[in-house]
Amino acid sequence: MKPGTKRTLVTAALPYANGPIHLGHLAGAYLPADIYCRQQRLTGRDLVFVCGSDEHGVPILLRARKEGVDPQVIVDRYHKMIQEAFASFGMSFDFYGRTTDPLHRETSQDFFRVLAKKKTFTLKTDSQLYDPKAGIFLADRFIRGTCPNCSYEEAYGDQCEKCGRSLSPDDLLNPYSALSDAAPVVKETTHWYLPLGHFQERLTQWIDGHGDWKPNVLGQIQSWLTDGLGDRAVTRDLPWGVPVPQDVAEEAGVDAEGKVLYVWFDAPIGYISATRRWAEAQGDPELWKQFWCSEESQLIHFIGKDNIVFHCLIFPTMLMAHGDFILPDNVPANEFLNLEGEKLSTSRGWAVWLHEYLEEMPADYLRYALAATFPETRDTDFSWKDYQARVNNELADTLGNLVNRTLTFADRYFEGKVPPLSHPSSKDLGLLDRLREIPSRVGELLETYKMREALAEIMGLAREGNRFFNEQKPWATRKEDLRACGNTIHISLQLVASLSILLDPFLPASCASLRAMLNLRGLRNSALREDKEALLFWEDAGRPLLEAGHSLGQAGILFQKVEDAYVEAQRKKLKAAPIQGGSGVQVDPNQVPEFRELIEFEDFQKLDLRVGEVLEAEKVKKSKKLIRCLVDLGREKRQILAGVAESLGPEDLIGKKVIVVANLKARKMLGLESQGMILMAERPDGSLGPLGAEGPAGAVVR
Ligand code: B3M
Ligand code: ZN
Repeated sequence: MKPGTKRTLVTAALPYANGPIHLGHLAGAYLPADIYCRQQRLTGRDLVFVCGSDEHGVPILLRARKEGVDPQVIVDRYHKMIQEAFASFGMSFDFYGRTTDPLHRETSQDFFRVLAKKKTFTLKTDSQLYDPKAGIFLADRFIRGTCPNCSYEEAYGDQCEKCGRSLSPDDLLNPYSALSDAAPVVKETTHWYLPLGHFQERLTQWIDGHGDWKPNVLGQIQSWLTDGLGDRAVTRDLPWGVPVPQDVAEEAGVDAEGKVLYVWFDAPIGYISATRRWAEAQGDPELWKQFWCSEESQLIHFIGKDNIVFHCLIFPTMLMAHGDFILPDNVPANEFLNLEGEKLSTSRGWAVWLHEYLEEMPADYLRYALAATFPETRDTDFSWKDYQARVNNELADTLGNLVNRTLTFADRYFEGKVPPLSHPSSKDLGLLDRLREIPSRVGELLETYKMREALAEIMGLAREGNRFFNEQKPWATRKEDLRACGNTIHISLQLVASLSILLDPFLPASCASLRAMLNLRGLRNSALREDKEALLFWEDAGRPLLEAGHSLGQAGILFQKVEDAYVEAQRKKLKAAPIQGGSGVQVDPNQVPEFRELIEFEDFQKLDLRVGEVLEAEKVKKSKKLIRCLVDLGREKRQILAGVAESLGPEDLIGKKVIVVANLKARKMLGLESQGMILMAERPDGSLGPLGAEGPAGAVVR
């Protein structure tokens, strides 16, 4: 906490509104931010938490063109989907905005105008490739052509995907626009640049004053600073985005037509516009300034590591140049979360989507499993087996069991009331002592973004509770020493009550149920900025909260075990993702099968490999292995039987582009003819996934 401050503004990176939220997003930025905010609110801190959809940028435009719709249609679709999934996941945003909001446009344009007035920008004119048909300047990625190295005809302007050579658009032979097929022409264009170099010294000084930032964040910043900061274009020629303000363009003698702010210029301003919208909703439109324009406020950005340079150097430069705003006090970026040992890849379908997960399982189970493996200092791995073990062993067997045995005991033998504590033993007192120090210790860990450690500390307390219960044997003392038995239950209940506060930032829904079981009322609402009714706060978790004689509520089961079948189904779903080169698979060399004997080139040439598109797929009745596919090979459609049903379902194949051996003699299986073979890649565990292919059906693979 920045000393002398009374308020906190927390932001979480604005997700692009062109796809759903997945586990990587959650572990990188959103869940840590939510845990932080909930705990801070519990302490009584005045905090506002904003986020929103990032609705500009080239990928959204391209996606819209591909679907033949207006970009607004795309962002409306995903904005809604993301906002709903976040809400069901328990994200406690005070405001979730969007960058197509007119107020955002105004805020960004004002920001840009101030920088232009202060002569912060440099104006530069140079030649870029332009698509005359689509009326758009082309980023390198959208120019395609023939690779000078390997003659691949669909190389990108920045790289050939076939031979891996990195290219610049000039290198391509027969360049064409990926948007319209038109040949690009060279055209002059003028843009506004942010000269980061002018701010290098101020930035360095400012960063030097933040030695407490996470080492992974400081490391990245340092390498940018060492390389030296250059000019960054903050405008683009695009038909989608916040328009460059007319007056600024006129002043500069530039035609504003078709020019917009670069998405990374307007997106972080989205934090400001969302706070403005929030203030409006509070009926006090100026309230946002208390969070953005006051030294009594601290600003914290939660992001993933790929956004570090924007939040630690570029946006701060913009804020410095503007002058009215505070700079971030911390940017606790996380590293990446891998999935089942492989890098997440949304294009490949190697991802777990939040909205799909929430259809089947409670948010809290995922919140717990993710928080226990947050990639705080290095990349970590999420696996469904680990998820299952965390839920079953830690939530159900440790926490759930402590709650259940304590409450049922009180219910059965103490009439559902808290028994008194009388003449406590040193063991009893020891546990109460231990409780006293927990809130500040865990609070400090959370404030310094060590969320995994904080969670481990709290779960350690639950484990101690179980040990205490086992050692005190209330089931035996009930017959021999009722007073001691009552003390054990009294202390265990206090422990459980404390846990219902300490775990609230992590497991908000389960802790609310737990408090209902305890009939414990008055805890400050961790999801709201204000809670005038609140009687209990974070620090209260350190003291006994339930008075002797207090009537408990109805005990119930807090956590269900996750079945093997669920885990298997999730793994199978993932494995349906096509396997592609360079996907970041970590291979154990010992597990890779040996190569077969050499063949002649002529032998290879005998194979006729083609790109095929799976039109239909269905399981073959009475067969465990076979799936019957109808595959489009351009010239004709073929029935092909694939022996993959143990790894894949028909739905995993339909619509996929695959590689087919097109000249394999037809074979009969279970009375059905198979007219070819679909190539699959085998994973170390023996399961199969289709090899992803690109290109039109029938294209020759060689
Ligand atoms: N939309 C990039 C991302 O989701 C970007 C973040 C903007 S934060 C101002 O990784
Ligand atoms: Zn090439």
